Amino acid sequence: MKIAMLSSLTFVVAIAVSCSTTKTYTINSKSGTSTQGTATFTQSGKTVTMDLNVSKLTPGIHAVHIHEKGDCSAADASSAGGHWNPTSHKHGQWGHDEFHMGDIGNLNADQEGNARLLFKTDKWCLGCVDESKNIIGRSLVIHADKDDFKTQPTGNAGGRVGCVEIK
Ligand SMILES: [Cu+2]
Ligand SMILES: [Zn+2]
Repeated sequence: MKIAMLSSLTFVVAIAVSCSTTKTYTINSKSGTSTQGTATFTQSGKTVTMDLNVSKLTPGIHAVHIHEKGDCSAADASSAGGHWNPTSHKHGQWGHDEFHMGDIGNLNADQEGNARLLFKTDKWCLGCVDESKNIIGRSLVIHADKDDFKTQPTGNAGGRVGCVEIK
């Protein structure tokens, strides 16, 4: 009986350990805008899923990147630094030729300024030892304009209207 209880306890603990990690952050409005929303990152096994929900954007297309520094303190979010690029690649479109590890792409805000972007990858992790994958300590930036996937090294995405410190 005791052994049965112990083994079922071990089983429960094993499930808890293999279970996913979720972190939710509030988006900070930047550059005099009133951008609002949340960014949720979930790691399940080797896959990280980002669920980005944004409101009060200007309608249309906005670039979204992970930038190298987890610092949103500057009014224009310049404190977040450039695109997170641990592999020293050119800026580009995710999954196409060369791209930065932070080159998530674009989101599309509707006429009310609301947007949602779901993004899934096994190239990131939440807090693992591999710093070429770890997004903790970086930031997520939402831009005023769209990413053209060509202009180096920024995608010509304009100012920074929202910023999230991923801690
Ligand atoms: Cu950016
Ligand atoms: Zn880039």
